[in-house]
Amino acid sequence: MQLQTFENATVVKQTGSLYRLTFLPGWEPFTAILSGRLRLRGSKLTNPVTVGDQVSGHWQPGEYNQQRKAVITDIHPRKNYLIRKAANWSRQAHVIAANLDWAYVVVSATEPQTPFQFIDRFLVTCQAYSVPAAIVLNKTDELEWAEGYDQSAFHLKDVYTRAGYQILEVSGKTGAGMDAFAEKLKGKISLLSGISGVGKSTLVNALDPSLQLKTAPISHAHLTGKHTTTFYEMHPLRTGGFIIDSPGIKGFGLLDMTKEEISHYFPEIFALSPGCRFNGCLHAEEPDCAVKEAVEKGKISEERYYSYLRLLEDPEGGKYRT
Ligand SMILES: Nc1nc2c(ncn2[C@@H]2O[C@H](COP(=O)(O)OP(=O)(O)OP(=O)(O)O)[C@@H](O)[C@H]2O)c(=O)[nH]1
Ligand SMILES: [Mg+2]
Ligand SMILES: [Zn+2]
Repeated sequence: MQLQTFENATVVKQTGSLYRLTFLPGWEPFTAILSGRLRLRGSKLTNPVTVGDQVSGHWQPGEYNQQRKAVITDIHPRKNYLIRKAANWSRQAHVIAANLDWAYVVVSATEPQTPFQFIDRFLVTCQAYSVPAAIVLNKTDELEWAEGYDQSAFHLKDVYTRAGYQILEVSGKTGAGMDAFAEKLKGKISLLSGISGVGKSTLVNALDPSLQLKTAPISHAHLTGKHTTTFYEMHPLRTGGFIIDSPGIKGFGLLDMTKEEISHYFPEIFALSPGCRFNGCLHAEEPDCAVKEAVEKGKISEERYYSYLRLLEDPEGGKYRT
């Protein structure tokens, strides 16, 4: 029997073994499963196919919830992707998303606070896998009354501006800064990532209220999020573009990175390394190191340098508490 095939479908959601696909820029998602061959590829990966992947396959004969089911047989070569170690104890890797135009790490101006090291691990991964990245500072509406946070938000802006990253200041609650954000998302496929409770889904709802994504208040006892979003899912935005909302990430272990590579993925550190005395200087114990001098002079922030040293020691670690 001749199977009817399809090409260039984009994965917009994965829930266990079921996938949702659509033919972008159209938006009529349909259900698909993986062919046996692709499932076997998954031994080192928790998910051989990820949101954002371009896939081809064929239609399965028969009915599935009144709809024909598709079978994914091939993944098209990826423009880029983001990957992390699935968990501290696991040997598997998790492909977060593929074919991204932008990745945004969302942080809260108040609670929950994202450790600098989490942000840096995310940014290093984006550098390593060629995904342009920026920081979204959400909940800025709380700054005026939340004592003490103004200083820490200011500090965060200072650290990442010095490192050369763009910081978008927004409020999913009041809509402040959201027009500029929507403008950046237009015509692009973008990922929102970050720890639970920083407001990723709230931001997507602010961009397009018709999506009505589930959100939940953070726990007042622990000031942490409740892991409300449980799947990676792409959504079409009425203002243009597609956004991938994601579950709060608990830890961000880097994958297969040599110490020397890590130093390449801190742009402001890499830029100064030609000034070091030793070729291949790791900017740790070496004498006459241009990077350490820049840290002493305040040109490179101590936070970024500290994150860098911690990454050299333990690239795969980095588990976040909650
Ligand atoms: N004041 C204020 N609260 C916000 C803002 N954005 C989100 N929140 C609140 O923060 C809490 C968490 O928001 P969510 O959108 O569920 O957070 P999330 O990042 O999607 O969390 P997970 O799905 O668990 O990863 C909710 O109570 C939101 O109302 C904001 O800009 N200002
Ligand atoms: Mg969410
Ligand atoms: Zn050096």
